[in-house]
Amino acid sequence: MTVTTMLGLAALPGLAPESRPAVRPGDVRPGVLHLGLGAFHRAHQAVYTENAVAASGGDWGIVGVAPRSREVLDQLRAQDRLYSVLTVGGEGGDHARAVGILSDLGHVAGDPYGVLAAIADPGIRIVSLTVTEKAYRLGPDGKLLLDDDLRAQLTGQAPPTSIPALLARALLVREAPLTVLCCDNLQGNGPRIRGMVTQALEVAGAALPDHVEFPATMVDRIVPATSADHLRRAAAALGAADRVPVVAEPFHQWVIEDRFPGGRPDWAAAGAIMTTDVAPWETLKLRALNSVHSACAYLGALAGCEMIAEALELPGMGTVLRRFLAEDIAPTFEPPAGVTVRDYGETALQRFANRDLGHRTIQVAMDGTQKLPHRLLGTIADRRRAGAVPVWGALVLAGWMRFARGYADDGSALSLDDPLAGRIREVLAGAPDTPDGLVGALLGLTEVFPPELAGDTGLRAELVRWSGELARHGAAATVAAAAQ
Ligand code: CS2
Repeated sequence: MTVTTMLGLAALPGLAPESRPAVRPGDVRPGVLHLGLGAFHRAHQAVYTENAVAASGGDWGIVGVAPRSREVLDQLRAQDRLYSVLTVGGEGGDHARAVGILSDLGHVAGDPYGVLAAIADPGIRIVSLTVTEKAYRLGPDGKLLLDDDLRAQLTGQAPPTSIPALLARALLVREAPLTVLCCDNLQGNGPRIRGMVTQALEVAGAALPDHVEFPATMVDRIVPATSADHLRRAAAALGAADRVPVVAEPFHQWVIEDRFPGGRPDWAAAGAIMTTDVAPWETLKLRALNSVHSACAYLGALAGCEMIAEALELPGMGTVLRRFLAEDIAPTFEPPAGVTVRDYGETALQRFANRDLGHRTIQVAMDGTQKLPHRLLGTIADRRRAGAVPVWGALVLAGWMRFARGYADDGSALSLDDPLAGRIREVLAGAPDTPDGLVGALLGLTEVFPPELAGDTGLRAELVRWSGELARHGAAATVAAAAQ
């Protein structure tokens, strides 16, 4: 079937009732400004917010701001700011629903001062962010990575195109209460962003005002990059062609620390968990889901698996991941009441096995230097402090190290998409291409490994052991043998 109708306001009456948006673009006045208009936001917070407004009302339309690329903005404008979410792998098959909560659009690269003014506008009461770990410009110690460019942005000598500069400079002029809601996978995301903004404001010559809050939050939904196949399936399920659909699994979860001085949408009505303590949820998700995802990504990519679901099917992979969860991860924290790491981990594995998602190993593998400190290194450090050798955590880290060399086990190239790719290539070029050389060189990246781990000889020996196995036998055989 070829779908010829394009998604837009005019197409809405023709959509099946369950595919129509719960609110129409422009019907709701803006109250949230979201930085990072990628697929994840559009499939997660935007849907929760639309459902909350549909259930309980409120001026909580979202101003969607893209940091760099303007392509998605042009496409959304051509569709009256409508897009659809295609849910795949659920019981009823593909399901598509249009979303109309975007009340306006903005572009940091094209109009940084316009975005600054919008953040300072008292009508906006929440600034939320999904800009990925690296955009916060924080080192492993939580210190702002200040270079000349960022200093110039913070002191007003250059346009505010970075996240620290946009937030800090808007707060210099803003008087109304504001909540900054970081929805990225960072351990302690609320306090961490608070620290970042405080440091950025100091450089700008000001102190953090007391009418701004930084609640912590845990966001969860697997949202892979949209493929050509997804585009076709979205059009078929929606009954209209969408240039920018997002694809997602049926599962979604949002846990939010309830501190919003300027008010908030009724997200609880949309299924979010509002709480006073997000930390146990955040640790659970980063350690028992994201690190396991990274395990599939690095070991899978080395073994030649294009997709996460394929990596999960490697002989022995399920056993290795379950032992990683039970022996290394579970002993390091107390999960939220009523949840066990074992059950949570099993659900995560089932979610990763969703083949319809077409989630590529290379997508999860990107930005390892930014992701691993939050999802894996805490587990490893906690186990070392307890006097244990985190055997499986070390295998995952060794998998990343081998992946960072840039080759799969069959010799084909693996692209290293990481803000520290240049540094990685530099340290590897200066080291012998041996397990010991690889581990020593990468542990020396002070931007990633705290001294406690970099200087840990027991950990290093375990990493060298696994790197040797991976070099000699490849990831598939290493995983299969380890599962015995
Ligand atoms: C993934 C996450 O790409 C990655 O690093 O582990 O994006 C993961 O899909 C989400 O956090 C799930 O909520």
